[in-house]
Amino acid sequence: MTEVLVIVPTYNEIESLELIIGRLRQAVPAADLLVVDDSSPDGTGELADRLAAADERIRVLHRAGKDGLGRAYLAGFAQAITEGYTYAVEIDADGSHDPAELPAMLDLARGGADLVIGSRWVKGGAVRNWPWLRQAISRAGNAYSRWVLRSGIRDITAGFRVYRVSALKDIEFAEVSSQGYCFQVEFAWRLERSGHRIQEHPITFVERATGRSKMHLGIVVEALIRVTAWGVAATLKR
Ligand SMILES: Nc1nc2c(ncn2[C@@H]2O[C@H](COP(=O)(O)OP(=O)(O)O)[C@@H](O)[C@H]2O)c(=O)[nH]1
Ligand SMILES: [Mg+2]
Repeated sequence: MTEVLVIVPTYNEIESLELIIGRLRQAVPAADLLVVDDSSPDGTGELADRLAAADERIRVLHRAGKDGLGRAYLAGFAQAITEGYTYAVEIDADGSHDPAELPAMLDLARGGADLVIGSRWVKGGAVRNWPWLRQAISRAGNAYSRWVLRSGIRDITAGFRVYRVSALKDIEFAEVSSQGYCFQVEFAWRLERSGHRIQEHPITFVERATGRSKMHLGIVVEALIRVTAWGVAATLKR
């Protein structure tokens, strides 16, 4: 039994997986790692199995097909809950998030935060190698969410996080409607609204050097529609 479960979702990340796993093992040697692979056609799942066979702290959850980032994380969270971990970490497999930030983020969680967000849009945070359009979408999306949801979170779409598992238990997973990246917004907002403590830790996000982003227009549209609907529903209830 360990304190920390790091969940690494993968879809076609064969070029970066081994590197990120190595960096994680160095940064948080005591943590357990769970790769959640959606039957990547490029063989990422088989590579993960080989890494897991060589290291008892690494495990792999194979899912039948590409089913979206949200559901991959829900499956990982369910495992963190049933296995009794204290903290569940979200981190991308493509090297955009630096595992070296994790000890500081975990310290904030140990200090009382229920959710620690590795944040690009707070003082000290930054983004490297992103085209202006991607930056504009992220900034505008965050500004819009802050306004519509009346949220205080600066980087609510960020995917580098530490969750207190007991706080995750307060969320009814069956009620979570988001499938894609909007899932990040939904979880943070649910926790914020129910009075959980959220802290942002500045990070430098570095765009991937290998492989391809799974981001596409449909994901942005999903987020826009859902965030608007949640905001309107919450305002009507007030
Ligand atoms: N298991 C799983 N992982 C996914 C899926 N979509 C994206 N990911 C992973 O989520 C992380 C972030 O995706 P990425 O394409 O880099 O998004 P971006 O950083 O926003 O461009 C990466 O580790 C991806 O491999 C999915 O449908 N299933
Ligand atoms: Mg990425």
